[in-house]
Parts: sequence; C-alpha cells; structure tokens
Amino acid sequence: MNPSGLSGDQRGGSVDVVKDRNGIDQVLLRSSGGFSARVSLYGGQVRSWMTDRGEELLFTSSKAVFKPPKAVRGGIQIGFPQFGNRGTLEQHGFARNKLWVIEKNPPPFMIRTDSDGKTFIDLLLKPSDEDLKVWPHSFELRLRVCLGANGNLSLIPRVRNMNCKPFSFSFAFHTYFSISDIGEVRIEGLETRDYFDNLCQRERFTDQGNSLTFESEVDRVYLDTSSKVAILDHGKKRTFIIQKEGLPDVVVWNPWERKTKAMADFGDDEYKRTLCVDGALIEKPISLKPGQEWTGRLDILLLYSS
Ligand code: TA6
Repeated sequence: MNPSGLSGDQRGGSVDVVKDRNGIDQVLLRSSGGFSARVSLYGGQVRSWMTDRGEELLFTSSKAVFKPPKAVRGGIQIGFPQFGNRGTLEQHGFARNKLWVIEKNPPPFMIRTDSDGKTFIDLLLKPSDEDLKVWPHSFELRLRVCLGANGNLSLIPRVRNMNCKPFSFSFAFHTYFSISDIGEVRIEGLETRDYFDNLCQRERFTDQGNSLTFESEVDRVYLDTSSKVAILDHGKKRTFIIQKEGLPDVVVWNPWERKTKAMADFGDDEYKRTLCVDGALIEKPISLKPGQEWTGRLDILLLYSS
C-alpha cells in the first residue's frame, strides 16, 4: 500500500503501511538517500532504523516478544505519562502498550518541525476508558517521526491537555541503540552533571567529569543535561549524536549480565550489544493547564569515522 497523502513532503522518499505478524499496522519510511525506519502503531514504537548500507542502528532482542500487551524489547519506546515505576501507573506508563493511530492532518506545530523534504508520519494516541481509570486526565499525545535524506531521525512529541483541570506528566524516548560491544563505547556530554542512581535508591550524585564508560550495570537519570550528548562506538567506528529540546534529562541504562539473565525477553549476552540512552523529562514533570500543549524534540544524527 502506498498511501500518498499520509505524510507531507516525501521528495524521493516514500511512506508505506504494512501489517506485522499480529495484524497491526507498521509504517515504513524510506528516505531518498536510502535510509529507512519502521514505526509500529503498537506503542508508537520505532522498531527499526536502518542505514543506506543496510546496517540496523537500533537493537531488538532476539528474545523479544512480538505479541501485545508487552512492548517489544528494543527500538525506541515511548515512556508516558511517566517514566519509572512510581505511583499506581505501570512501569514507564501505558503509551508504549497502546494502539496509536495515524493522523493525516495534525494541528499546527508551535515549534520548527524542519520536516520539509523529509519523509515523515504523524501518530496520535488518545486515552481509552481503561486508561482514564488509571490516569484520569484526558490528553492527546502526538508523535511525528521524521527521516531525513541523510538518515537523521527526528522525533517530535506533543502533549495537549484536553481536560478541564491541569495535569502533569513525565516523558522519555527509551532508546535501545545497537552497539559493537559495551566495552567499546563511551558517552560524552554528561560530564559533571548530577544524576539519580537507580541502583542506589535514586540517591543524587555528581558525575566525576570523565566520559562515561561501562564495566558493570548502570541505571542513572542524568539531570538537566546539555542539549547534545554523543555515543562514541569505537568498534563500529560510528557516533550517534543525540540533540534534544524540551527533554532536559538523559537516562543511561545497561542491565549487565545478572539482570539481563533475569529478563525473559532479553538474550543472556545481549547486554553487550546494546545501550539505552534516553532523551527524557523526568526530574521536573511538565504541568499543563486545560488546552495547553507541550512540545519536545529529539534528533539522532549518525556520523562515521574512518
Ligand atoms: O532506567 C531505565 C529503566 O527504568 C531500568 O530501570 C530498567 O528497568 C529499564 O528501564 C527497562 O524497563 P522495562 O520496563 O522496559 O523492562
């Protein structure tokens, strides 16, 4: 199916909708430069992001369960209306486990979208009666997934309060990057920042100032970080540059050996080949008045080194 009219300007790119093995729609974005991305309407999750060389940039576990109601272990999951497991809501909120729809004519954006000449799709999630029972706030959650000709991936989330009273929420793009080996990567851009350590009852620490490397389990929320963070992968000779707006925090997670073995949908050794680095909004939830909208933005750029 080639649903022209689904996305805006495609110039040389294409947008197709295919069914997955559960009969759920997946949107296949292809850029004029030969890059592609696949987005599932289940969870609004980016399931794949592939280069013009056919290299997959996002990790998906070989043990992932491709059957609702659990989110597939990998890709880019949406954490909304919370990230974490506090309160009565399920871990990381319900948005990643709900069926979204394609929105053909989204309302105007309040920020630059920079989508001209790119291939993109707009998705929408509204709460079901079941969602309203666990989180009694009417909202519209929108997501534009945009693929540039050069492969850059942009995610633009929007949350609108459709209630007659204010609500607050947190948000995260829980992103499983595919890496060569956990011993071969480092993160730059988080030096000297404070972080909550989930391995120490969320105690607050200050980063010591070196780039972050990995020798054991890490589960941290870096607070109020700079707008640019880089994941340098020496093994694959490539760097992911993460640029973000409206998403001040960064979650860094690698479960390491013991925790990975405890997860049924994570292959025993796979912690070596993935690293989660999430643009997020956690420490200071956003409060929206009735009718108000919040917009964020995450751009992931790929650079190769020789
Ligand atoms: O900080 C990331 C984190 O919250 C970890 O604590 C870990 O539980 C991970 O997300 C994955 O969560 P999930 O619910 O997808 O198994």
